[in-house]
Amino acid sequence: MSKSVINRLNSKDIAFKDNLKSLLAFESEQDDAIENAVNSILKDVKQNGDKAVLKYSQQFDKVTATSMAELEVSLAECQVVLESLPQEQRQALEAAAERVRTYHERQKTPSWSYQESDGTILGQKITPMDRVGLYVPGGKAAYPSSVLMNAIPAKVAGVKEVVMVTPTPNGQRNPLVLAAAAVAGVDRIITIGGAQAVAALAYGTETISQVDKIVGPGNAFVASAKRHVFGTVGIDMVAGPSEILIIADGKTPVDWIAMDLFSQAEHDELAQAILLSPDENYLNKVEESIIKQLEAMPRKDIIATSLKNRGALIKVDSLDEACEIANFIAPEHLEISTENAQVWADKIRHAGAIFMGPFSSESLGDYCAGPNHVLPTSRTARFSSPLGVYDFQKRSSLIQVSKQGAQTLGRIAKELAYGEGLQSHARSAEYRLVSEEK
Ligand code: HSO
Ligand code: ZN
Repeated sequence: MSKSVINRLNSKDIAFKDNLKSLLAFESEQDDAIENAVNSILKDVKQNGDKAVLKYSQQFDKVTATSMAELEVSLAECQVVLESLPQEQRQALEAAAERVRTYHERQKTPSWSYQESDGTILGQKITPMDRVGLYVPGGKAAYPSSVLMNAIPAKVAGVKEVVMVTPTPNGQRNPLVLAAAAVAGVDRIITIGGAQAVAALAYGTETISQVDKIVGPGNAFVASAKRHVFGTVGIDMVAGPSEILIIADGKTPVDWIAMDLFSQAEHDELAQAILLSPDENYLNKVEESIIKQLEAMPRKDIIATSLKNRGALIKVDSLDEACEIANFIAPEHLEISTENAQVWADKIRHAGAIFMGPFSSESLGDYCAGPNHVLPTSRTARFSSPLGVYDFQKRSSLIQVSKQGAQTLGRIAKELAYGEGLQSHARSAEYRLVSEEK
């Protein structure tokens, strides 16, 4: 038997659940060597600030700069880069940014308050974070689209300063990343990366002010550094490999579906692409299309490894069962490539983003549909949501108790306070009771 390009499963098999679970299992290794290295970089930057940042940038990124000022890219420079892009590219970047902005504007939540009959006012005040750090990886995973997806919601939320850090190995700058920073309204760009950049943002240095939250993807060093500084600053999430799950009724052209699977598989060898269909013959045709189309893909080695290790074509009993399995998998991206996709979407409870109908390819969502492409991975869609404006806002509770309100609340509070053995709490409430007024 020839070795197949992608795993084949059938929901009727007794071992199906176990096979599916092992396919989904993904261990984000906690490498001790990385942890130790990150720990000492964080400490060094905390103690020695810019000097340490500069030292690691010279060591790891081979930059020749001898001062932090040389590592800064001005907004004017980014604007020049933007203006020098091929016209189509610039227009695409601006159109994508505009769509992402329009979508995220809708996420803005207002402060609110209400008054009780005794005059007491209660409410919730929404405030943006003051300063946010955005990590943008260098090298092959430097995605300008991710600059838009992270920076735009922060600016829409009202964050005053978005500081972007991005490594430039050997001093090489990525023009599209700089252009995207200009389009997204990033306020400051510093070409540093790795754990030292995360440390600089988290603790602050002589030239970099401490931020309140750090967002954006990065390699194992960056992920580890983000985990370590969590608590000193907020972080978004430590994302796992990309995932796509497709439910197909067999009516979408097989080449489209095969390419949609590729589109996530090409991100990295650990990415996961799965197709569910009740039509066995259709699954066979998709497999043929995979074989046929793979050869021509520049990233065919990455795609092939991803499909072989973590990809699957799964024969299900029905579209109903497909939805149940989808809820179990809780994928980052779900494409429902069927007629009346809305009907099936209504049954989905766990997915980062739901793409409905044969024309809604996930790639459109990655770049320009409008919703965010930073989504919960590794089944975390069961309890978390896409990155959005609300990730850059915080809530403060508002309490303004009237004299009359203090009577009602005071009686409740003192009772509970005595029950907890907290005298001062009780007395503090009692002082405000009119009958107890001294
Ligand atoms: N699909 C990725 C985002 C991305 N795709 C960036 C292309 N560029 C998130 O899972
Ligand atoms: Zn993608």
